Amino acid sequence: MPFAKSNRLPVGAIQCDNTTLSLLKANDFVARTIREKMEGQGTLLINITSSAGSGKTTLMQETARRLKDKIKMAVLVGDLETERDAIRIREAGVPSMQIVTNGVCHLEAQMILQAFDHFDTKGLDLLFVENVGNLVCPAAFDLGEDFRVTLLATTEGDDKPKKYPRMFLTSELVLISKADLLPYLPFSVDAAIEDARGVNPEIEALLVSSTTGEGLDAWCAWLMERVEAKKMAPTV
Ligand SMILES: Nc1nc2c(ncn2[C@@H]2O[C@H](COP(=O)(O)OP(=O)(O)OP(=O)(O)O)[C@@H](O)[C@H]2O)c(=O)[nH]1
Ligand SMILES: [Mg+2]
Repeated sequence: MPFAKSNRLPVGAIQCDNTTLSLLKANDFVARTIREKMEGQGTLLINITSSAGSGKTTLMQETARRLKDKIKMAVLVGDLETERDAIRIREAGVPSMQIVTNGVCHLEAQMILQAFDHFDTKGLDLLFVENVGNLVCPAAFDLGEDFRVTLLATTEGDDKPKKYPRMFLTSELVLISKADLLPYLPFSVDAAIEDARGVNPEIEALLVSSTTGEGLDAWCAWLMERVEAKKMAPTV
């Protein structure tokens, strides 16, 4: 399509994106750098998102216990304050570093890149980033991940996907977490999945409980399939 006359540039000139005008665009540039780095070393990067308290860290601990002897994995974890989650994950036997955002309600790609200065990712098969707990702001920031996985706990209600659509639209997998509490709650798994697919028809869904272990074999198989695929993918 021909350029509008108002946009026409002198020969030899290029139009540069002014990243200061768009934080998200700047974030996307950094995310691309992270994606290239992970591709170069064959590390699968998974961004774990959810509301506060849906069970992200507990899932990281249970995943670590199941996979740490099979693959090299690590977790970066973001929170507004405290190192509590990283300590819990390290106790499960895998390297973990806390990114303290000092009040920022989401992780940004530049925070991940800064963390790489202090956290060795070389040789990792799988790197998780546990995002700050909320379904709103983290949805907008690409962290260079291969897959975004969102937990929706049975305690939150089955009507959340359409109320927080961007998170479900940008996720490849929804984990319905705290499945062990289903007998006590008015939560329909079918309704939750239907709501999520109303936003994103492609989204996959698994039912899990970190307390009973239900669904965790399927979750680990989902991960391992993608870890293997990432290793086979051509490097940049
Ligand atoms: N019943 C039940 N409780 C769970 C399950 N998974 C986690 N919990 C509990 O839910 C609470 C929150 O779990 P976390 O793993 O800290 O949740 P989180 O999403 O990491 O929380 P933030 O990082 O603060 O957003 C804890 O009391 C966990 O013990 C589960 O599968 N079933
Ligand atoms: Mg946590």
